[in-house]
Amino acid sequence: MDAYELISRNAEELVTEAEVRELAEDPEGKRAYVGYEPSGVLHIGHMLTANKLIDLQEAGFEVVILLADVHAYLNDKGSFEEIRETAERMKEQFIAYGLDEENTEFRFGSEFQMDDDYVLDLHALELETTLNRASRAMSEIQSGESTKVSQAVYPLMQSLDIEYLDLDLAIGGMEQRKVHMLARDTLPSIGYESPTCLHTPLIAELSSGEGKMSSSKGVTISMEDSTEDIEEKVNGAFCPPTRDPDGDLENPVLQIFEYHVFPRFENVVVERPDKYGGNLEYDDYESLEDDLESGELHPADAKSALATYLDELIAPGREKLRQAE
Ligand code: NAL
Repeated sequence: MDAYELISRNAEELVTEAEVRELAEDPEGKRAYVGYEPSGVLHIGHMLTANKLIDLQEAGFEVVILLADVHAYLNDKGSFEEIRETAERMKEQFIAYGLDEENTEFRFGSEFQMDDDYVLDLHALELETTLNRASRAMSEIQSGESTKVSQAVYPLMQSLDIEYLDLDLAIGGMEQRKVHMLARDTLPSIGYESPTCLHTPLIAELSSGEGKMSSSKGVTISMEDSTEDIEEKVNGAFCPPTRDPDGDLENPVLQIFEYHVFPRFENVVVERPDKYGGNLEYDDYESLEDDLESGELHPADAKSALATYLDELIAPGREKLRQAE
């Protein structure tokens, strides 16, 4: 796989493809970042962007993870002290999950977000941005019903961070795209460059396949889950073997195979007793999807294999959480 393929695989959107292709020509030493509101426990959404960071490290990028403590505070996620504490735990879980420790820089937002230059630049961005635009950018990020002033400042700080952390590529789930578009449009008006962005897909809610999986509602998978929890959740997952009338395959089990399992394992073995045809082995996602659609692979067997692989991915982070208790 060449650098561009590795960088762009499983991405939902590149902004823009031409810019990403240019970065891929010489990825050595380029800096990519992702930011997270610290939550203490890694869940499957964090793991999805983390998979992309692992791809980028393999391609030669340096990776910066911003533990966005001030952002979490602005988004009403608790006291500043609590947030700082959970950020420390999160750091360890990222490394346990498989990021290369030597090549991952962890930063706290509060390290630089109170500096004079930063605050003045922030006010300059405030002057360039309507309240309406700022609150639209937050529609898929904000907690609570109405946008507080703090939440309108949030996307402007996220934009500015891209500049202050000296980054070449911004990574985020699709829920971050409106913030990134705001950054692309407004940073040039205060003299900075438009950032290049890569967005990862969102996974459907596990039990219904409807809406997007999130840590705040519905069934999700986190590093706190025991092997039994994972088996139970995956067994109860929505897993239709055929496409809906629009031709879409809204199937969280398949999505997790595609975005979590195949990027991390060379090949996937679905164990089956001989009387049901014996084991199946796949070296790419598409052949697994085809077999589920044709009926060769039964959803129950797919789920049982998925639970085993997910458990393997989560086990090292779960161990870190236990040690921290
Ligand atoms: C991500 C978040 C907050 C600030 C950032 C600054 C720079 C780069 C990425 C950042 C958190 C993200 C979330 N908005 O919803 O978790």
